[in-house]
Amino acid sequence: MSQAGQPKVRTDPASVEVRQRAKGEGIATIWDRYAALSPQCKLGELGICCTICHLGPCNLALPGGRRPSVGVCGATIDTIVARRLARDMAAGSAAHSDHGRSVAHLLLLAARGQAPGYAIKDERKLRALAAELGIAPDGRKAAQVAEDVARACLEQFGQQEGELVFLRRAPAKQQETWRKLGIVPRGIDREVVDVMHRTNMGTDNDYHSLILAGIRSSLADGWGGSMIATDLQDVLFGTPKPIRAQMNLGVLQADQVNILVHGHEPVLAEAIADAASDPALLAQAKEHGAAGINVAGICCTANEVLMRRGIPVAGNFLQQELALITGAVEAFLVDVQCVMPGLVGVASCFHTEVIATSRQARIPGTVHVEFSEERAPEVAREIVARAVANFPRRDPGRVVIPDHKMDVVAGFTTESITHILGGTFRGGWRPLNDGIMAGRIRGVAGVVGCDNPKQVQDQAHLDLVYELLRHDVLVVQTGCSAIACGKAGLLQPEAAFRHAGRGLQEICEAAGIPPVLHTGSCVDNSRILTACIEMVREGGVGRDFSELPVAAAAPGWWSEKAITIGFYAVASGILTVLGSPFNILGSPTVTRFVTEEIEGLTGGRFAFESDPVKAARLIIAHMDKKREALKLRPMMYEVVPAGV
Ligand code: NFS
Repeated sequence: MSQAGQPKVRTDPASVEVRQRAKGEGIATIWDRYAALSPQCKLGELGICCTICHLGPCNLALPGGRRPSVGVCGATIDTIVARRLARDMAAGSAAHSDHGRSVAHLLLLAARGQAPGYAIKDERKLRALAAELGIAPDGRKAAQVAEDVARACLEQFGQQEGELVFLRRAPAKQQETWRKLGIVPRGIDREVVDVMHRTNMGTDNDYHSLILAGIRSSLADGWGGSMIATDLQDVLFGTPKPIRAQMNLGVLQADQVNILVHGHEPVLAEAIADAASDPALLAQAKEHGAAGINVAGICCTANEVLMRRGIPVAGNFLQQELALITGAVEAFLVDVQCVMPGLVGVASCFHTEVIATSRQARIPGTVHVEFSEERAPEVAREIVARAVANFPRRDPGRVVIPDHKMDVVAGFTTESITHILGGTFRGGWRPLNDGIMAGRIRGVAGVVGCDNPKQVQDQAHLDLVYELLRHDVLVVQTGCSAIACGKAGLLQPEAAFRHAGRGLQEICEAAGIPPVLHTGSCVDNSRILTACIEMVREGGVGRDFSELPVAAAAPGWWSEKAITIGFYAVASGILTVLGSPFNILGSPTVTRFVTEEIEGLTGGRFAFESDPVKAARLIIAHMDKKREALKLRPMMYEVVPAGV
């Protein structure tokens, strides 16, 4: 039991039920595939198998082993490990940034009137962005300003020299650090290409230089591609405000046509949500015997439409196959990223149609209905009509929807937190900074990233967050980690009384917020950067991110994108604790660099800790160190006992 007598949830009961069903019916899921492949390749895990060129693959041994410790070309383990890591960073940056590019492209089309169904929903944010980009906003129509803003953002991708414009948002001290290190991104694509070039065989062989180039591409994501994605999505779809909704597989409706949207770009999901309320399609659904059309989300697309529309979330990454195994899904729509190819095999056991919609992602075994911004309402209606037509093929005898769903409050953005903390007339971060300075809040931790089949589902996220809350750490979340905590009831204001220390409880009660703030999808980690900017700007808790009592954690990460996010956080001065190491341990030099030496350069560093409670303790100790350096008051209240 927790301090307030409430039981702590430590895994997801809905998933446990569906996994039992899958086992009983012999339907293979990600856990079966993982088990079949275990033990996984040790050389790969250490990062000492080089596949970059076709002189290899070079399976190396550690010094002292019986195999050589250099590749056919002579590359050392340090080079091989650093090249792989840099490429991971570039790949993650490319994925997030391409997402940003497609939003900028949509804004351009919408501004020109070539994207029916889309409009500018947050003109205030548009005009603020225009001012920041040096575009004269006054006296011009929103569409004209939007066209210029879209163009200016698109130019950030192809820019060849200079500095990315949104880097100017960072504290001056941090910008200086980046300049000194030579890691200021010139253009987004430029830095991704730079990494792909220098990691070719026979180009950059210096681990230090390779990792710094990788970091430059990561910064191009965090302060470039992802920031553009977040800001322009807010302009187009509205800047989120706190909203109530529900999470977990129990949001599927037994008597309705269920459509799941999965992937990353809200461009598609927004159009589907509109089409699902089309009276003609609703009438068709009724004709087929369905009570309505229910749209729910999976993964980061879910976070996007959750925070803007209150659309329920069916689950996070590990639940995508499980959602199909409810037997209640008529159409499962996917666009890009984090979509398991294994979905197709699972869907074939049921009536579900998996519909791939992106021109960038062809998936054998799916129906391909290509989405196009120019025809969005039409394509969305076509897809919803397919789902409705599929309803009669459902076998009601095979529908088993777990009776688990949780109320959540989501949609906290830098803007909405400013408003909540300060009110309409005097928005500001003073109450938060005051809470930190007075010792009510120890610090702020961003707990983000994927969920992982190598761990007990959701448990690492939950145990880490419980421990932080108990120590008066305010938690901000994105991605699948936010969904893990949402399913466990932590995204509710009442959770403060169940799980938070007394100081954090007081702040949450005064502001009416949960102790765990859902701030969106993975590209919205840029919101965590802008939140840190506001803390620095408000004053009293540090002049740059490395001085703030803040930290980040990704207990279940596995994606290249998570590597990129981690590196832009570390490069921005933030301690980042990962639940498992990168595949780099074969090089003690690279490992030492990213976990120790880098702190002397950027102010941030990585720590690898698989025990979530120990990971939380690392974060707490780090915050205490920062508080001491800032000479902040001791924490106001004793830490309450851990409970069971
Ligand atoms: Ni981000 Fe991981 Fe994927 Fe989102 Fe979920 S798995 S790095 S959290 S959906 S991108």
